[in-house]
Amino acid sequence: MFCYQCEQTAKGGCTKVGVCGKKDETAALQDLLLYLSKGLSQVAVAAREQGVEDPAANLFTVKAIFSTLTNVNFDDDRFVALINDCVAKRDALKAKVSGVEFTGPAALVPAADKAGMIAQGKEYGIEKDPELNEDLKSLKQTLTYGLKGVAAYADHAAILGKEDNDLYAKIQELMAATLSTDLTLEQCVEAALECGRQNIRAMELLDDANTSAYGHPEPTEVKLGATKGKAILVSGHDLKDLETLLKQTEGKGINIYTHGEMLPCHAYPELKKYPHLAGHYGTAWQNQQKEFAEFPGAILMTTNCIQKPTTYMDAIFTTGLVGWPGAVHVSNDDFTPVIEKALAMGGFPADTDKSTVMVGFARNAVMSVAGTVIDAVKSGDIRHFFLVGGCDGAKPGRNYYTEFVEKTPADTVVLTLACGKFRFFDKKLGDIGGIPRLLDIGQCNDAYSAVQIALALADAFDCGVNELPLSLVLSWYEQKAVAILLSLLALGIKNIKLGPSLPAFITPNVLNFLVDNYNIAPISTPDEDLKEILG
Ligand code: SF4
Ligand code: SF3
Repeated sequence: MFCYQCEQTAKGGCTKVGVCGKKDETAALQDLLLYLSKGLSQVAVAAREQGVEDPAANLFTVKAIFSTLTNVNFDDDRFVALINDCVAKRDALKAKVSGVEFTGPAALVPAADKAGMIAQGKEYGIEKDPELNEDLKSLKQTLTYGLKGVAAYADHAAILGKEDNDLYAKIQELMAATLSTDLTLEQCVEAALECGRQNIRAMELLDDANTSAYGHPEPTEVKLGATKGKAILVSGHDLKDLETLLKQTEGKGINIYTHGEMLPCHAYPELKKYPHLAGHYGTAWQNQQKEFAEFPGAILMTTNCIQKPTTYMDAIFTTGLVGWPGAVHVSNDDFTPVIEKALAMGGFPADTDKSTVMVGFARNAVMSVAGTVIDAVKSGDIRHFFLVGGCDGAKPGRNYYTEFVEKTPADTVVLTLACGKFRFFDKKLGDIGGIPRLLDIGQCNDAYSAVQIALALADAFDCGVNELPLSLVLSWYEQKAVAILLSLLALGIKNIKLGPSLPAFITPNVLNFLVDNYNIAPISTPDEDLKEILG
């Protein structure tokens, strides 16, 4: 295997087993599925040119790609099923296309069994990529990883009934483009920026999906810690799964807790109305083995990031695209096994920890006080905004973000989103004239909201986003962060500070390009970076 798609990759790439726990066999199956998804995309592009649109193949394309994102699915049997489904959809679509001779992944016949597929997958890993130029390879991998992020957002939106054929078409075009052997460096850069633009569309679609289903997030106080009684913990990013579980547990005497990226769910009117949505338990994904082991109820993983279950294997359930071999997978939205498990477990014997955090400062909430914010900037009460957000992870350098936020001066405001916020989400930073100094915009899936806030501020001050008193200090881990980064670049946003380490798939030449054109810089120390930003 060779994998370097995430931030925690082993030095030079994971080669024997992933730092995430991904096995060599699983990596081969993922490589095969990704390759075949590119073939399905080629066929979909050709079909579309002949006026044939296949909604099922379109949706499947994003599901297949999303399932190869870091920490989503580790279950080989599920990959075998996805590979077979991919080829069935590809061939059904091919039958409707005339006069095209398909080759490569559009024609590849998968092996009949898992062992054969694993052997086949080993031929389609990055290490087998015939690309001779390292910079081209770097840009194509950046594009592929960005597309994994776009696919994740598109899938989330589709789950809530929001789809866009033009978006699927672009994803498939770009997936097919990653197979091209005659792209120039300039064309690869343009394709990566196009991926960023498509990601904005995907995030917009998701924002529309979330807010039309559950209302606009509103500032909400969330209880940390536990309430006495039976319990289910919901982690991942999927709002619909949470809603379904809340409905199925009504009146059953079970309290529902959010974990990790599900924290912002408490701010949605149509989710917070359930009295048994009791609070938030735990922090970011990389702490789950300790936190889940101590949770006295059932656990439901709705999306990434899952880690190897330890003592709680019989209490953890997966749903949607997420999977771990040995963990019970719930499909068809029937959470009965999760509920029965929670009822059989002890639950919390007593109330604990009464502290709270505030969530719900998404675009609508922030823009509703835009006048106050703008006045505070004009009067000098607010000197600067920082967007400190992105993914969390296990590497030690991530303490930078805690220290950075702690050291931001009292006349500055910190906007945050995604699971990186757990490094500082419970800090009491106070307020500036009633405006909280720490504003939680939401999940990584809500990056669209952050972009809209920045654009609205730029509009109010009649300047470009780069001229605003706003600095982006981002942390990355998986491929949704790659997609968001490409979106920010596509919007022309400069001076981003990125950490804790730069992507292993970025070559020195590509990095130079990013520095020259966007002034991207790796994080240094909180003191140095604050000094540089605030002048
Ligand atoms: Fe390694 Fe990350 Fe790939 Fe897992 S996803 S194998 S940790 S690079
Ligand atoms: Fe986190 Fe996995 Fe990226 Fe959603 S939960 S931000 S890492």
